[in-house]
Amino acid sequence: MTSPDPVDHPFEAAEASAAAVAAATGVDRHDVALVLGSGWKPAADRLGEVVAEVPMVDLGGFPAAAVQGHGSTVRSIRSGDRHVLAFMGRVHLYEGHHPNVVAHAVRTAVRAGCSVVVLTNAAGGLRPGMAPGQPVLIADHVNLTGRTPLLGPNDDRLGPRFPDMTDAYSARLRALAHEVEPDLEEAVYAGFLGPTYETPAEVRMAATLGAHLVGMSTVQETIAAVHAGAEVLAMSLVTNLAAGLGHEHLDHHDVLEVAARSADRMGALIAHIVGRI
Ligand code: 8IG
Repeated sequence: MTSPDPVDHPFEAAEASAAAVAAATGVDRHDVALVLGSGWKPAADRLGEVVAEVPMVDLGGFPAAAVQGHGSTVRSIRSGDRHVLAFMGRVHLYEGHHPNVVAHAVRTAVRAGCSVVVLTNAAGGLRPGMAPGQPVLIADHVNLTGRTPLLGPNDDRLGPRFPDMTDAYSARLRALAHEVEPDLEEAVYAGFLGPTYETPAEVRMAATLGAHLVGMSTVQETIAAVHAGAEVLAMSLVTNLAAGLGHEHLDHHDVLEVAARSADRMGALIAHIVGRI
């Protein structure tokens, strides 16, 4: 059976994938979506009982694993009385994917019942005092990708033509996170297309624009989630100081190593927040 293409038919594709999630997991409705970025995957092991784990490619609309390594899965996790739909990886614009493909996981989760979307990523830190290994709450973003999953005729079944982004990163959910970790810093995330890290001049530009974090993901997913009426909580793990601010050149291996050291704490943090949503 061929599934609808999320590029041309994002609503139908999300509906079909949500039905596939229910069929494959045996869970009719999920409550909270979780997208795990670099360094955050071990966090999923801290959430509760894994009810089912399914390769994303089997759900339709998700690209075959080219850059994702071994092919990402989605887990249905029972966390207290909540059903969490955890995507154990994401795709990025810089891989060549259309914004609707990048947004497909979030749209699927919302069609599967999720009213809260938790997005995680690894990012470069710009604000003085930020250190590798530090988790940061995203309070707002600057979309510097030049892309959006809302381009083209609006499908009212997905959401409104002109979504309000004033509370894109839910103040309610950020307050909840602060109940658990009062010292969690809030920051503005600048989403770049990548895949290069920024030049020093681009880092200065981002800081001038009011950003404290730089990354290559999340903004397309946030836009799709807000469009769909879901609340968003997003967190970055600072894995490096942005180019020109630190002393070393950037290396993806270092990034993963720093992330691994922070994973336990982050898993516990997410579990606490899911428990209070
Ligand atoms: I990890 O310094 C990670 N991801 N754009 N810049 C951008 N993305 C990143 C960075 C960074 N570090």
